Amino acid sequence: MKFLDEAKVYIRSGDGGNGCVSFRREKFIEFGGPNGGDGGKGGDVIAEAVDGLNTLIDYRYQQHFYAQNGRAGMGKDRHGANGADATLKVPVGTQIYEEDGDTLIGDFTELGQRVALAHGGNGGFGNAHFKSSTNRAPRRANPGLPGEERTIRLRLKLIADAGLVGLPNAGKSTFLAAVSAAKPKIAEYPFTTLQPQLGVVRADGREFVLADIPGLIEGAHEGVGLGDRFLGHIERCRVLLHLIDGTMGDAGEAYNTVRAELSAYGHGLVDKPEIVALNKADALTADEIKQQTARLKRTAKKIPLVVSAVSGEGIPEVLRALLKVVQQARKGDVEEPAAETAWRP
Ligand SMILES: Nc1nc2c(ncn2[C@@H]2O[C@H](COP(=O)(O)OP(=O)(O)OP(=O)(O)O)[C@@H](O)[C@H]2O)c(=O)[nH]1
Ligand SMILES: [Mg+2]
Repeated sequence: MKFLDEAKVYIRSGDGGNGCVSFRREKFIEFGGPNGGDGGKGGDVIAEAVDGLNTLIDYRYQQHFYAQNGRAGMGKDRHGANGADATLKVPVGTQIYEEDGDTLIGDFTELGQRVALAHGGNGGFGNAHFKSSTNRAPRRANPGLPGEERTIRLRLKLIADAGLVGLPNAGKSTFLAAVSAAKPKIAEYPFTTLQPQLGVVRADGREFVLADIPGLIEGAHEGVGLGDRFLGHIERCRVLLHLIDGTMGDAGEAYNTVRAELSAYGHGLVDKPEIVALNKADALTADEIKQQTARLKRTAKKIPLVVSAVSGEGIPEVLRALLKVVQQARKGDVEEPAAETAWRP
């Protein structure tokens, strides 16, 4: 399936229906008063977070959403029908911005969440509405108010608990494949991963979601390689797993390159808890491991875990470390039960 994480959509809510000018005209009935009905309200454009979607690909094919106009009021006090709403179904994790791409209109973090993006115009009053003791035959009715039109931008930010970062070829996809049922593409050349992938990881009887994104290289924030646009997908992670390929040169340098890109990207990525792991331990001698670990300790200021995504050694330790942070963050999310405030005699 194709993955699309950005879309531009044009929306228009319905116009309100016009009010009606009409008088009761019936045989043998004198002085039939005004009976023009009100116009119906135009439909709203609404966005709703739904289950079962994980890309914005539908918005590649449909980019215009129009709600229905309200119907005009009619004689005999008939109210015009309201216009039907138009609903944009989006996956959880979508953010909706104004056309400028900066002003946030809606942030969909929960299933079923709904946000009105454009309100339909109100219907106009019919002349029956304007009847009063001094004006018993009003000949005026209001036109319906126009709907709103605007262009919006949808941006999908996957919601994963933990995110994998590292240089291309560090073994990120191999790691994801080893710990979850996800089947990402793995190959010995850089930039194998072109789209973010998610996998559900089970550790110690708990589950969390791990995201694998394309590798970062120096200058990614300026668009080098695949650039840093996929970093948006790990903005909401609670913890990052930084994988470093132990077989490629100085592990400390590799670490710094990725950290520099995270910091250039901003959005709080560098402040996230980070687990550092030296990967491909199966292909290293004990001395090499010692040397790379020492380098990482110097640059990262923490002791790296040593793993092999291929042989599986060290993986339980890494998962446990990730799970610990995820669990802590989840606990922090649970609100304190509200104190008893009801008054009792
Ligand atoms: N020996 C050894 N090789 C590994 C290990 N993990 C990954 N590899 C190899 O490293 C290469 C790159 O692995 P990927 O998982 O595709 O790397 P990646 O970080 O996802 O790379 P990009 O998607 O390009 O950013 C593949 O040939 C893997 O077989 C490991 O633990 N030990
Ligand atoms: Mg990959």
